[in-house]
Amino acid sequence: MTERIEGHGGVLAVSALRAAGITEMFTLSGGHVFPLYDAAHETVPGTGEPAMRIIDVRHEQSAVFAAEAVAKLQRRPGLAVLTAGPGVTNGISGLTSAYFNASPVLVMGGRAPAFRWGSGSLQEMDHLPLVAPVTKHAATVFATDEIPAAVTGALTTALTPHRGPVFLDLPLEVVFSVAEATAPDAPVVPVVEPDPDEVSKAARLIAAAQRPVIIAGSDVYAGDAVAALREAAEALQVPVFTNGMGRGALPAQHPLAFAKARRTALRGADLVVVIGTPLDFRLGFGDFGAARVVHIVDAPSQRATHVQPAVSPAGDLRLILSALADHAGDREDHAGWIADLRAAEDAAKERDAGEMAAETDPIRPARIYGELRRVLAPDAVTIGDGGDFVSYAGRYLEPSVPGTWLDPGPYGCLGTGMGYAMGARVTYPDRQICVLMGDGAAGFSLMDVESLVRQKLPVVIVVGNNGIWGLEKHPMQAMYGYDVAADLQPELRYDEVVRAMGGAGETVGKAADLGPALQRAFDSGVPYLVNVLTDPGDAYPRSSNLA
Ligand SMILES: Cc1ncc(C[n+]2csc(CCOP(=O)(O)OP(=O)(O)O)c2C)c(N)n1
Ligand SMILES: [Mg+2]
Repeated sequence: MTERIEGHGGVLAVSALRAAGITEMFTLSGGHVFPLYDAAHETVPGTGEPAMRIIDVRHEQSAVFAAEAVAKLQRRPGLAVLTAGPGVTNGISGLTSAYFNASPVLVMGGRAPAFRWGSGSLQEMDHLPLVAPVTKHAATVFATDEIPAAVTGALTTALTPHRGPVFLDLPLEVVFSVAEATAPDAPVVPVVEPDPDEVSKAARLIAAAQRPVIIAGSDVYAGDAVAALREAAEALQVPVFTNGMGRGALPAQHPLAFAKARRTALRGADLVVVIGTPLDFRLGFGDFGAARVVHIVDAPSQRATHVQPAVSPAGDLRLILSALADHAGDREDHAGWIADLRAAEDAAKERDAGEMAAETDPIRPARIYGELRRVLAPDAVTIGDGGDFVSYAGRYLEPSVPGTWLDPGPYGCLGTGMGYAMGARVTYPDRQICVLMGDGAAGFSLMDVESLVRQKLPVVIVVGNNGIWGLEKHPMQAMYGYDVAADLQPELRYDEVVRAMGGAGETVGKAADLGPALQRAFDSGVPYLVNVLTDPGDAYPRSSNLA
């Protein structure tokens, strides 16, 4: 006999959320969603624990970004609960980031009462047309007893590759009413079998290539295919570059792990194998000159339509990569190619090492990363939120453990910092969590340090304080010979802002003081901001400067 449960809409929703392994809700209060809090707050019989941990924020964007960090890091759904109207609209940049990043986030919204819709209730608006373009599924649940099935269904959609966010809103009388429903089960996620002919064609192309390269992205981590990637690369002897959550998939010391020789690799390659990431602006839109392209994606919807790869297997990445690893035929010897790339990589590393040690006044960002590398543990989670300062982070930090690097992804939304930090701290109570933040980016979410302090969620925030929107000011100067709307207050004391909210921090202006300051930050056990005054004249060297 199927088990029945009874309760108000919040109880029914939380029981479905718990069945899916969700243990926390990120939120900012609003009366429309009180029943969800009431259910989360209720003690689970026999455990003495509340049904769900409630973590609250000062701006809804942080709730959604925190839920996204949980989803990205833990490969399970993250939950944000937002009140009707402005609560939901404040969460839309977070939802959109999750959509671009294929993160399985569920946003549950409050909603004005359905029974008097059109009469002008407080915050009465239909959220669905706003969120539909940036979610895989968006719906209103109109009957209390349909809530568990709606939640489980939405989560199944979110978790099915190609993953992504989903949205449900609950009219006021629906979430406050009591009903009976079938007890929900965990979502069952279908496995998409790839076409074996396409997979073997990909394997043959790689084996026959003289100078193949792999570029592996976020879906490799999201699809739990990191081990299979390594096996495939080792079996076929292909150098591996990574982006997004793919970073760290191979430890930096692995003979096939490369980061800095990317330009040399893409110029010289005769085959580029892109796995689990789109052929977008980060990869020259999939145009690699004369090289042929194999694009391996986790769902048919992810095949590129703007370029024609030689083959594009679609399906479960673990299955596809394991099949590549099992390729039995002959293969070309790639040893010379790998050695060439290793030489380019080593030369670039040497250049970087010099920059990371440079004793300049004012401090250049490279030096900050040089010092940070000394104090970061291998499993530290590093989070980038900013412009040039974060581009440098991508260049100088080399994650060596999979799932430890959080960048905003191709949507490039500033303001992820405190939300991502919160989600990372909740995921890993004992690891180092370090946010690398531009001073401009700090303006979007720094008030959420208050949420971190109050809820005892310590993180270290390193601000690269150049007093400008650097990634905009330098290109504007280059383009027009002048700039507007690109200046910030120089040498602003962001550390004092954090101290005022109950955290700690300090300002650093000399390179020699960086190391001890970072050490103090990680030892402090409270949210701690190291405000580093950096050189406003330093611009990240890039070929295209539009962001
Ligand atoms: C929400 C949002 N607004 C604006 C932008 C455009 N943008 C990209 S980088 C950047 C400058 C960031 O400045 P800062 O955080 O100080 O880092 P810096 O480049 O100075 O190191 C801006 C404004 C964006 N990506 N996202
Ligand atoms: Mg700046």
